[in-house]
Amino acid sequence: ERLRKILTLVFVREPGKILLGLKKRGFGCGLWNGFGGKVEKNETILQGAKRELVEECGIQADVLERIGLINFEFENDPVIMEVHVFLTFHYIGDPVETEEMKPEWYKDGEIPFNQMWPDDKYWFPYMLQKRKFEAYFLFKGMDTILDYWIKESLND
Ligand code: 6U4
Ligand code: NA
Ligand code: NA
Repeated sequence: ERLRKILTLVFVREPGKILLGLKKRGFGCGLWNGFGGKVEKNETILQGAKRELVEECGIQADVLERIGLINFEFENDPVIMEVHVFLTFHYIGDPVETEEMKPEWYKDGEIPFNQMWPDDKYWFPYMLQKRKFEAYFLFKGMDTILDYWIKESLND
């Protein structure tokens, strides 16, 4: 039996722009990413996504659109990280810096992939174009992708 950790990852969009946060602590520290984290016991995945967005950058989203599902495995580690990726164009508030994240808007064509998780360059194009996707990445450590696949479409 594999251990499954359920996580969320939320991207706030404006036409031609995306809000990223520089992670200031913990897993992925020093990398730009969307906002999210572990889903807690007494909440749904969607509730977890909305909670993390508020906690990490002060933005409240009324509608989140499910856009992707990514499974991560690490060599010699039984844990599977299941990351649920969401988008929102409809939100309340301006992004604020928190203890966890420093937010910044990036143009779609100027995303800092060299300061991001190495898998992001593969699946961001789907997310940016609002094409639903499913993906799998096998990592060796934090920097090396040993194997991966991506397919367009996402089951319910
Ligand atoms: P704590 O500090 O325990 O509350 P929590 O906020 O629950 O942490 P965190 O920040 O560790 O969880 O969650 C990790 C975040 O990083 C999630 O949004 C998923 C995301 N993530 C993890 N691996 C990733 C990867 N390879 N590529 C990517 N995002 C990844 O783009
Ligand atoms: Na987090
Ligand atoms: Na958390």
